[in-house]
Amino acid sequence: MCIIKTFILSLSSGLTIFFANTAFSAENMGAAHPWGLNLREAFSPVMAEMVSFHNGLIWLITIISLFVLALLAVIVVKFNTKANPKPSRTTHNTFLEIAWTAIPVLILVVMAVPSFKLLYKSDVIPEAHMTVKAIGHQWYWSYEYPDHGNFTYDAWMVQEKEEIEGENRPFTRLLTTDTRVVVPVGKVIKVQMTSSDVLHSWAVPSLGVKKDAVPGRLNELWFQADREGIFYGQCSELCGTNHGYMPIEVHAVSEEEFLAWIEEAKENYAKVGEDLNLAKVKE
Ligand SMILES: [Cu+2]
Repeated sequence: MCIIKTFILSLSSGLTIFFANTAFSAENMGAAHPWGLNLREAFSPVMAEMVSFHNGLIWLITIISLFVLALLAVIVVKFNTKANPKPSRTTHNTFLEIAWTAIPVLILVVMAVPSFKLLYKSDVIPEAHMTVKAIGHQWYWSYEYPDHGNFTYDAWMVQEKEEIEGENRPFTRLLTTDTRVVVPVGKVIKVQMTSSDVLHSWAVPSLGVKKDAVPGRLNELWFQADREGIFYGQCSELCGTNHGYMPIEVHAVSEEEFLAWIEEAKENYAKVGEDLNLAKVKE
């Protein structure tokens, strides 16, 4: 079993490295890859904890399943009509009944403690370095950077590789967007999300974040990218025909690169609330 898993994992990572762009190797891409198994690779402390909690639960589930399977096997072999023609009429056994009530309760309590700890960790936002606002639209995201000049821009899915030609980033089908969300690596980023029309959901699996964007409400989450790289996400709330075509592309870069991008973005993008006067732009 273990050999098969190792074989498939090495095959899949081999394929990813083969197909990946040279500048962005598989190690710094928060994307699903061909033949990939298990959860997306963790890029944030919360996701890393989610992965280890998940792995722990897998062991627990496996042990419980094997135990139940063993009990069933014993019953099938030992108590079938042939082996046991005269069944016992015993009912009730106080010790057994207490045990099979108390043990599952204890198992649930053991599972609940780390689960709640993790839930609070992802829910309570530590002091944030900066805020990004994501607004869901049918069918694209728009972003605002209130702490860095309050500029805003839209992010649409890129359909063809040629559209991002010349840019130093890979084209990932259905996941690449024309503009990116750029954040500094290692810093706590608060993301607020809302929607201009229907329910959407801002989700980036490798950062361990997912929260609904609700019209008229402001939800928020946080993440801290622990490595530089690209993390992809998708709208995760059925929001209409093009629900599957409003991806999210987050880049975690060094502080210098981030500040350079901010300067560029301030030049290129409009300010929130500013009336875009085309005649003025032409001048
Ligand atoms: Cu959506």
